[in-house]
Amino acid sequence: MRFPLISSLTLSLAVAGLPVLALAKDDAFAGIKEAAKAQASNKMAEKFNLPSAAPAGAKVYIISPANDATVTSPVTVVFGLSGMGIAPAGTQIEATGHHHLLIDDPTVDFALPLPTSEQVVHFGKGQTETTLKLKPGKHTLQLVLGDWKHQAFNPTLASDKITITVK
Ligand SMILES: [Cu+2]
Repeated sequence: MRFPLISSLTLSLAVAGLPVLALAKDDAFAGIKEAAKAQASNKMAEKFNLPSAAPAGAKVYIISPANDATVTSPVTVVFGLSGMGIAPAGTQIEATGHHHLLIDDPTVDFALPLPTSEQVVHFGKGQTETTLKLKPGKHTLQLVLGDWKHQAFNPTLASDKITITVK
């Protein structure tokens, strides 16, 4: 009497299991399709320098030093961001980016990935502050948020440009 019981149990499990297996397979294909789509659109974005959309209300600002502050070098600069998150460079997560500090007003084309220079510093590890060695005198500082491919958002998310005096 045991045999029929087991076989009917096995049968009912198999029947119950079928839709689950089918669903898992569909999910796997959907996942692969989604990943392929995302990869293709990332490549297009990179190739044509397509800016990422900035979430409404997002703001980038310099927490310190204050505008017109007189400071001593090295100067600690603290970055502020609201309405978005920070992600390391190369990591594409919607509504995230990484900071770039523009020192002494370099000329930058925001339609292209931000260059790297002494005056355009990337914080691709997701840093939210830095320490700068600056010569005595007046300097300007401005933050620009870049997306995963170091490109400014649309619209551009940049802080007010502050002026500091290094003693
Ligand atoms: Cu960058």
